Amino acid sequence: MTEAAATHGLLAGKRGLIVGVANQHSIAWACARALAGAGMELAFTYQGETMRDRVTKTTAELGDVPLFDLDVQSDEQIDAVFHELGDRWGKLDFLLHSVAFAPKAAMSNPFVETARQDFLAAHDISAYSLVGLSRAALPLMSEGGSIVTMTYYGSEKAVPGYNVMGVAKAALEASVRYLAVGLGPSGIRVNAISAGAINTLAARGVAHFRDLLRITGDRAPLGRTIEGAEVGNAAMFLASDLASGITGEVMYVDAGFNITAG
Ligand code: 0WD
Repeated sequence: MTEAAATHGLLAGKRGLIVGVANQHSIAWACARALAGAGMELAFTYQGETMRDRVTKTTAELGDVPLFDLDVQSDEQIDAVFHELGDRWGKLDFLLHSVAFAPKAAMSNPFVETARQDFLAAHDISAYSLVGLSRAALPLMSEGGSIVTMTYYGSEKAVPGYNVMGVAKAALEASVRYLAVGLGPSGIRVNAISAGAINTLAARGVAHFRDLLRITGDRAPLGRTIEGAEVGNAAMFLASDLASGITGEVMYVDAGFNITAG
């Protein structure tokens, strides 16, 4: 049986919002392809007018999908997106949060030099946004739902160059646990995928990223780095009823890198 045949219809009748597609290399796009392949109907956001064309082109293979302008630092825009989604769909089953940002200086200077405003911006965009988006999604998930975010191993170990982003990812993972507790009674599951290093736009902001990719490939039990599609498959599982007993977890999709000693 082919992979497509195996997952066909797994997510039929479900609807999901994907936040964090920048281009065809984005992890969010790999997730979207897996989710759509399993039958989920999708809507996307893009970050500002300059990104609109790129996201439109990237998502074109899925047809004429709903696209919403969203900067996650704006409460008004978050409200507007979910209001419009409510008008259009009435309900939402799935939310993918695949967004992170830290100012360049905070990713290249020694961590001790991190400026207050850069620390706050990284936490606002990369961690708080999950809380704000989950709150806005809540009324649309009246029949329950699944929320998935993307994190990285730099949350638990000091990975050279990851700096303030590692601190923000630690906050993100803790937010997953508190959201899972708060939203569990509403039948909403909240989980993170800790993805291995993948060469994307955001990854290029990490100093010495190519070295990180090489080291990851050498040290991981599977002897390689991972593909976006493998993260997509994990997102598909967490979105599906197959994961009905799983919430508040950080699931590693990293070829086993995190279990090895450096
Ligand atoms: O190795 C990697 N690439 C890993 C990425 C390993 C493990 C985790 N991750 C995480 C990232 O930290 C992030 O949370 O996966 C998530 C997605 O990252 P990505 O797919 O690697 O990167 P990218 O394709 O650049 O998508 C992230 C996007 C932004 O792209 P750019 O590069 O233009 O900043 O997040 C979006 C934006 O489209 N984004 C925002 N969206 C709305 N409002 C904002 C914002 N304020 N800031 C960034």
